[in-house]
Amino acid sequence: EAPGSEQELTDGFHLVIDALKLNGINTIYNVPGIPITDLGRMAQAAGIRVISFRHEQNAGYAAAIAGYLTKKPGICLTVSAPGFLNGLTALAHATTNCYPMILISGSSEREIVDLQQGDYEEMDQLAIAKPLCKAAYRVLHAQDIGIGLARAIRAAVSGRPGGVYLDLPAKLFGQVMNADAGQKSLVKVIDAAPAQIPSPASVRRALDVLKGAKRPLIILGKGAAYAQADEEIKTFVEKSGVPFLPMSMAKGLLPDNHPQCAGAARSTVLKDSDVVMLIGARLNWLLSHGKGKSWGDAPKKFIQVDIEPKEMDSNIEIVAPVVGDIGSVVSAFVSAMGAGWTAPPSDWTKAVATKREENVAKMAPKLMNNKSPMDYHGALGVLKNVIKDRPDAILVNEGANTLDLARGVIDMYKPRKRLDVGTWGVMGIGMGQAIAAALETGNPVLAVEGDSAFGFSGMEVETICRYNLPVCVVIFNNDGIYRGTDVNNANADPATTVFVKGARYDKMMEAFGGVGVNATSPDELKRAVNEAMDSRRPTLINAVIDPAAGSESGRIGNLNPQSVLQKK
Ligand code: OXT
Ligand code: ADP
Ligand code: MG
Repeated sequence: EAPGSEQELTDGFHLVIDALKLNGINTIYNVPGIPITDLGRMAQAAGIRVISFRHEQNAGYAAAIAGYLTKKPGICLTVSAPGFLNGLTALAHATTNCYPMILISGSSEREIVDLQQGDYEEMDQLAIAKPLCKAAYRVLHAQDIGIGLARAIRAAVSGRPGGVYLDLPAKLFGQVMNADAGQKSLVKVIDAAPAQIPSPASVRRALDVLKGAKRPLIILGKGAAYAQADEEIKTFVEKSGVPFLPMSMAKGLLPDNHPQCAGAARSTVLKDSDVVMLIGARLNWLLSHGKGKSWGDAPKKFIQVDIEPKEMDSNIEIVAPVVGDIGSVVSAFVSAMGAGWTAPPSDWTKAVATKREENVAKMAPKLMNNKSPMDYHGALGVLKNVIKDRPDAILVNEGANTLDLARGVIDMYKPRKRLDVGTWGVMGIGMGQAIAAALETGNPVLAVEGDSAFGFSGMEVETICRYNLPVCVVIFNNDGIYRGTDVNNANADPATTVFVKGARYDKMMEAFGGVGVNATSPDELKRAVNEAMDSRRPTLINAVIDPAAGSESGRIGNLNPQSVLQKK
């Protein structure tokens, strides 16, 4: 038939693909199977990158971090019930962390599911997804695919970003409609995340409070990194002269070696500051809810910049709430500050600098030891220099000691280069994040993983090899969770926190054609990591760490409930 004739047809498969492409979505993270195998094939044929994982949770974590890195919703595509549930953890994680993501799952026949007659992979997925995401939609008719995807995109990226569920029943894909009408039904979303301009009064109020401070502090969170207002934030912070404390994933927004950086004086600035301005950081557990011992006794005033009005006063009183997107707010701050802004009292900025230098000097010798087996500091001293030499490389980091110590030791120099466990402290983000970071940015990735943490997504080393990605995984192998030294005296089973001693994770990478290295000293580690980062070949380095080197739960051991009957 001639193109454009009224008999020309399209179907659900093609409308989903056309709708994604129309909205600039060029990557899908998925695990194939009934009913979405052909959708993946056709998407690939249509020029979308379709990345197939070994488990949906890892595809989901990849999509979530792709959303964080790009400000476009990351797409995870799964099969029904079990595949959907495997992806759901990542969807909830995206929502918790304010990352834009869309989980698209195929689903079974509505008529059978609703009567609970036992369909293939039967589950009421929409109902189950709802409490775990920002929004959930189902499309039943091919002509609604365009609107369905438009709603999903807007819900994911506007306001506070988060996870969205889109339910596509198997029957939808085969539905046929006129091709012309199909094209007309698609929606290109205009201005999906509109600027949210702060009210001038809120800007003035915030600056008045900041101006009145004797010991001010700015806390930058991952919302500030997400906003991609890097220049505006730098201008504001530098013009203010106020010390700044980066939350974990905000490290590098301004470089960690910036003269105003208070990252190495954390306890001091939390305790002694009198005015705290939060920019894209919540007063959740990571900031002790804004109260208690870590915040000291002196009265404090909080200013908060956030796109989500409900975040204000969530834990303590916010005397100057500023609701808006961070780019707009920070620009408004800079204009309203004018030319005559005076820097904070120098006794305060000097006190912060002195504390920082003390802590840095205390750590320096630990980073230079050449012990074998390695301790955390000896190994991390090497990795610190790897990132210093390659500030564009992306650092992925999970574990307990492996996470907490790497966060402190490895300085970051550029925005959005540090990706980690986020708000939930979740293990398993490692390989998904590494894969998405490599694909979305083209930069080499260094994934620093506890041996336990790695286990949650380790099978994806095959995916890394299959797509030949520039990912170097370094496993801090201390034979277990926190430590490899626990002993069970009750029976023949190993203690609950220990793994096979002397395991060789490097062999896993070799099994799929990548480079495997067993490194027993900082020198060996250094050589292997530098080679991997320069060659861009998929590499896994098994870094042998003293099993006794770690501590229970890293830096957050205080969160473990204690039994009154049994002393540790
Ligand atoms: O100012 P002071 O003097 O206090 O000093 C601070 C800084 O100023 C200073 N500092 C520096 N000094 C010198 N130089 C530099 N450059 C510098 N920078 C900073 O250092 C100190 C400390 O600074 P920091 O770190 O900023 O401050 P602090 O006090 O630690 O900050 C508090 C927090 C809360 C903000 C921070 O600690 C934080 O962000 N923590 C995140 C913790 C987290 O999320 N942990 C992960 C979860 S733990 C646990 O749950 C695990 N599980 C269970 C599990 C999970 N999570 N998920 C799932 C799906 N299932 C189960 C498991 C299974 S961990 C885990 C596996 C662990 O085993 P692995 O083998 O993987 O790992 P290993 O432990 O290595 O064996
Ligand atoms: P961290 O873990 O680094 O402390 P959180 O995830 O707790 O950071 O906080 C991020 C905050 O940033 C959230 O409250 C979210 O609403 C906010 N946020 C995200 N994007 C923007 C944006 N573009 N403008 C303003 N606030 C934002
Ligand atoms: Mg370990």
